[in-house]
Amino acid sequence: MADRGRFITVEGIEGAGKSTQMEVIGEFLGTRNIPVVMTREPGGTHLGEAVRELLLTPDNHGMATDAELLLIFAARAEHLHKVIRPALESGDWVLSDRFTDATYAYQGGGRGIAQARIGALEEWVQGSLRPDLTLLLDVPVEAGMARIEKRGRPDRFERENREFFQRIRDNYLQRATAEPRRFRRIDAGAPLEQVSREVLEAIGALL
Ligand code: Z5A
Repeated sequence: MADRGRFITVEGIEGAGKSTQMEVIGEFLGTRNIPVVMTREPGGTHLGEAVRELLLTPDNHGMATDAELLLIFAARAEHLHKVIRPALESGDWVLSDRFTDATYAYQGGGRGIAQARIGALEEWVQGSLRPDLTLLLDVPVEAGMARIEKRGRPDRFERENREFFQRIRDNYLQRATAEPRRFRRIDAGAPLEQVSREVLEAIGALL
């Protein structure tokens, strides 16, 4: 049986550079001939992408916070079942743009849902599975917002105020401090080349 693949997640507030660095990591692993499944949350499956649409559309303004939380974990259960666990078990690496740390940060820090309630769902849906490495692309809220403001119609999360995103950033930083072995915090306000270099250093350490 193949060794289990590595599970890497990329986290951060809006505009931190997650999508940009996902591509950088994907290319790097490609040059090392490491099979990698690139995915995202919410999403990654047919059902998950449908849930993503429900979560992001501004039409669902005022969604109950518990509905938001449960939809995210429903999509995650499908993602784990159809994509993440099979890939890891076959020896492929999995690189996910966001995972459960985003739930602690957005639904916990941002919306105010108790961390213990999120923890109970995490245990239920994931069992003992946790990422091997989580890259936290950390950028001040204003800088992240400035990077994305040129885009078109903001989604349901992007319509939230600055304080919401500050609570999310604070929550991510607390989690990174609490779990230094799993997290690598990267100064994502730095020039792109520097961010990419630090990201690839962290990935290289897994090889
Ligand atoms: N959500 C949740 O609430 N709970 C959960 O559990 C999960 C998710 C899993 C969708 O996420 C939403 O789901 C999200 C949280 C919620 N909220 N929102 N909105 P998403 O990941 O799809 O969306 P996002 O966070 O909005 O991603 P983003 O805005 O696309 O940001 P990004 O991927 O981090 O950034 P980017 O696209 O790579 O870069 C943005 C721009 O900055 C771009 O023009 C780059 O060229 C530029 N950039 C990148 N790096 C640099 C540097 N270093 N310097 C200068 N410019 C840079």
